[in-house]
Amino acid sequence: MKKVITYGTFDLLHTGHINILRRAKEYGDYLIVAVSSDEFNALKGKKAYYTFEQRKAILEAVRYVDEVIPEHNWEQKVEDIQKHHVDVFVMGDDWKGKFDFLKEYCEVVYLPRTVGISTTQIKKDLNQANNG
Ligand code: C2G
Repeated sequence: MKKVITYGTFDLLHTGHINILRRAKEYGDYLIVAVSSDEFNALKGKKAYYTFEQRKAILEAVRYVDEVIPEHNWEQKVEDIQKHHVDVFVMGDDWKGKFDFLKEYCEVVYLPRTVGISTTQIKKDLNQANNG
């Protein structure tokens, strides 16, 4: 079984997230998603609308996702890859080059981001719609 892993906050799940999850799954048979904890989001300077538990439950309902684990810090990726016997690490290309050190442990793939959609933009649009 070829195992793939990807990391992220995945707040307000949208088609950009779905696109990366669908494409990541194409690299193997089993996709693990490491979803950022609320505490790690704070470290990343992000405040998710949905809690970790909600984001985890939503991801677990996505057909491409086989397992969801917590992402607590920047340093856990090597351990995750070894512990879960991961063959491929996939991220959107906004991270291109940032995780090349993982090539020592598995294949590293950066995929093009979906243009024109982001959780930040969704929040902005909703605020404008509500505030006129
Ligand atoms: N993404 C995408 N297209 C978009 C928006 C997001 O392909 N329009 C991808 C990102 O490139 C990332 C994944 O969806 O691979 C999750 O994005 P975020 O939830 O914004 O995650 P991020 O804050 O980038 O956290 O250790 C890695 C970090 O946890 C990544």
